Amino acid sequence: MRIGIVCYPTYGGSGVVATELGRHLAARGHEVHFISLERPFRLDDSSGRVYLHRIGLPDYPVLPSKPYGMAAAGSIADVVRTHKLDVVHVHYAVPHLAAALLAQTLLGRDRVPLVVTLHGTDVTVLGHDAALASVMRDGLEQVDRVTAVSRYLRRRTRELFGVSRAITVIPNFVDVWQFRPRLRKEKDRMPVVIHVSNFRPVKRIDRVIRVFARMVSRHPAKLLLVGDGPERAAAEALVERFGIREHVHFAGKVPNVAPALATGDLFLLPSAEESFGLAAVEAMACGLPVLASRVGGLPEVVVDGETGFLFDPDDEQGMAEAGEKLLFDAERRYEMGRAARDHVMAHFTADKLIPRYEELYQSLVEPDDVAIDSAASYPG
Ligand code: GMT
Repeated sequence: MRIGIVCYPTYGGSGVVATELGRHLAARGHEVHFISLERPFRLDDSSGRVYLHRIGLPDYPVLPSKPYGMAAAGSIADVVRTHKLDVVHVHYAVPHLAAALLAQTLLGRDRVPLVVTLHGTDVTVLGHDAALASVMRDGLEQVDRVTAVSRYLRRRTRELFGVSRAITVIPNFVDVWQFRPRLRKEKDRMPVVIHVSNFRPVKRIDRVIRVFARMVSRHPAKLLLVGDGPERAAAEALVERFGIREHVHFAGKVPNVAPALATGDLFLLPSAEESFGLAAVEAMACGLPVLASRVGGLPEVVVDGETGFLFDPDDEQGMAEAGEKLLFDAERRYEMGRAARDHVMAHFTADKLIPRYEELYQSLVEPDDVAIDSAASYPG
């Protein structure tokens, strides 16, 4: 198939999932056309079947902001026509849902099936803003297929917009060859606690630091913070305030987080909201137990007491105590890490989940050939 993928290129889960999906689809023989502002940051392709079409953004002083949605619509329509795409798959609904629907109008009889994947904040934060809600509600009814990355997000979408149509849950996935535990010298090694995110307020970096500060007061450890974003300066100030500067390393944005994760022993994700938690799955694939908030889709990812522990978001003490115990008990940490890796292998591999998207596209391109099991389940 010739598949168009529309996504943000930046450091964020939706862009990562879209990029990995496109890369794997190309490796499986499809022709994949990315339509994005820039080259998606994790995109590397060895198949020769991946194409990048940049969305050009006009800038004019009269405009309050650059017309991204309209430019994206134009690019989608152009690429569909020029490259005779079979299907367009947009990731993150704001504003890609509206842009894709406008592209369909522009294409008229040349329109192609349209798939929308909801990732989280496009629904839970932006989507129900009064200015956008009606576009979300009516737009989601008009596209050919809607997918969500967790059952939680499907439920929230229905609650917020009163959408009754089928929404297929396809959880996020990782490349388990890239994200894997590595052999390392354990003797006399100080344990490393890791957090990876885009440092937005929803990730609660302040909690990561407070939880770690409690842990390190009881057991020697290092904290590795990977990523960057609006909360970085506040996070650095908090580290200074707790006097734990020599224990904390800010790695900033790194092109490949897998090697960093593989140096770690424990992963913290105390987010205020998380529709899935791709970062947790990447850590689990590397054999790290995850301590996370019991919010959103995280209970569908982390098996409480088996692959990590879940806490009420405000329960910093509980999280710190569980973290301390795991720092003291290398054997338990190792067991949980192994269970985490096994869980990912059983439920969140690219090999298991890419075919779900392929079937979905196929059902639209050749509708009679495939019956989609929209009730297909996964654990949680
Ligand atoms: O979480 C972010 O800040 C990034 C955001 C995105 O759209 O890039 O992530 C959302 O999509 C990811 C991929 O599906 C999910 O793993 C994240 O849980 C989700 N973030 C939130 O719901 C806050």
